[in-house]
Amino acid sequence: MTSTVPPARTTATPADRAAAAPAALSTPEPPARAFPPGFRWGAATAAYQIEGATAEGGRTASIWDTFSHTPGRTAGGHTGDVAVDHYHRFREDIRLMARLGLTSYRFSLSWPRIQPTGRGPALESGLDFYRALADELAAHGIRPVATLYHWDLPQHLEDVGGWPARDNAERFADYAALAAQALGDRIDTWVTLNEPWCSAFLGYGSGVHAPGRTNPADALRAAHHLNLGHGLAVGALRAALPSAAEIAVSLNLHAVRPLSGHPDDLAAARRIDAVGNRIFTGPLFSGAYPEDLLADTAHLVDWDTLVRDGDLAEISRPIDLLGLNYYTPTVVSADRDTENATRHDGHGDSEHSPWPGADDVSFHRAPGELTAMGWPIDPSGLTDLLTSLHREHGLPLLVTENGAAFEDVVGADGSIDDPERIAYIRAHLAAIHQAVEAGADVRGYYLWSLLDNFEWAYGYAKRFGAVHVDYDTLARTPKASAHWYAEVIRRGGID
Ligand code: IFM
Repeated sequence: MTSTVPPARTTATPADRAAAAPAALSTPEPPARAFPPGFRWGAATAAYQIEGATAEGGRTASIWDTFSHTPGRTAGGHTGDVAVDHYHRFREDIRLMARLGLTSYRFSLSWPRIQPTGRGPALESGLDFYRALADELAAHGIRPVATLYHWDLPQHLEDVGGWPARDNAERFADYAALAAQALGDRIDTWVTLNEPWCSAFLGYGSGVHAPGRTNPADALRAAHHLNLGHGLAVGALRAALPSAAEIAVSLNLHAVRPLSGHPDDLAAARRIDAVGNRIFTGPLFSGAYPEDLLADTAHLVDWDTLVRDGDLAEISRPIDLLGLNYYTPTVVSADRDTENATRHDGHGDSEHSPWPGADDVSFHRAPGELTAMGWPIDPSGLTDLLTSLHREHGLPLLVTENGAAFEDVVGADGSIDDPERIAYIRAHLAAIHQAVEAGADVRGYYLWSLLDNFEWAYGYAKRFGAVHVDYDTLARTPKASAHWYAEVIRRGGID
């Protein structure tokens, strides 16, 4: 199989240097809220959301190819077939990153591009794409962060059971080893899983994400096997990577708030916290599933059979960094307030709940303006999560995703003025700064997202990018928020 990746260029061109130069020439005013030295200023993306080229270089279908090609699964029937064509345009995209002054870029590796059937040897053409990407980042002084799994399971593995099947965890560890052996000389920060809550509970519980299955017991099995896959992958990565490499996982922990101090609402919040957060942080950091989670879900799965001897020791292997993805808080009550309560929890509409053991809990709109996703804007949840993670687990933190979709309008001159996005990012950076002041060791911020892209079940209808993409021409135009973020990076903080 020959690679379709153009040959790597190892040095920046004069044009690239000229584009990046103005930032280096003037001495910026120190910001009122400066971030710690060495803070990683980044942006994040995911393979299926941006790459396109789904049938090139030997790649086979992932569960998201199958799902998005199934009528009725995504808005407008949109798919990631072309996405924003990053596979062919990555050099242009990296030049954009350099112009913004990003010091780090978080992307994901496409499992079916590297190991098409989810078993056996790696495909060199797939690895070549990521080698070229990492080399181009290095040529621009941008530190890569690679996520191994951002939801694109090879369809071959789903066909034999997917994440509810234990073998999937072993397959994931094998893939992690292949990726680390091939790319470990170029990439020093590795994230095992992105948002395993979504993979398990939206993929196998509510079915709004691929593979679209709706079985609460399978969702819980998937959660355990994602945890196990993470732990086995940490072992495989440690064995293959240089000792200085850093390993992380990115969790979309929920900032859960009870609607009132009523004991029933407190109990509802506890249950959502169990199946939204502690189902991951418990085994990862304490080597045990929380007792209350086991009790809440005992009618759905036999945990004694599911969790085998040795699993918890694997899952709790030490990691170097914890990645937190945060967008909005989660306000809940017991199901006693029928007037204002809703089963809609911001994770897509489905008659099937993504909350096994807590499917009678009601969700409420938190105070605050809404983004185009309908998600209330409340940065205090980010401060709360960072400070409590610091207090409870003590390890260095990265905000591996944060950002917002808005109804962007392209002006007559082609510019995109997005003051709401600027306000959102500024408020969340302030929330992070507050956590840092309180002692949390936060080492970086990755804006979601670099580019407008395929927003899963919402297709291309929701734009999260700092850089606008015209979906007809695929032209990229930095929005006002991108210019503003570049200035924040240049100054190392906000006012
Ligand atoms: O686009 C997603 C991303 O893939 C995972 N975290 C949330 C983002 C916005 O919905």
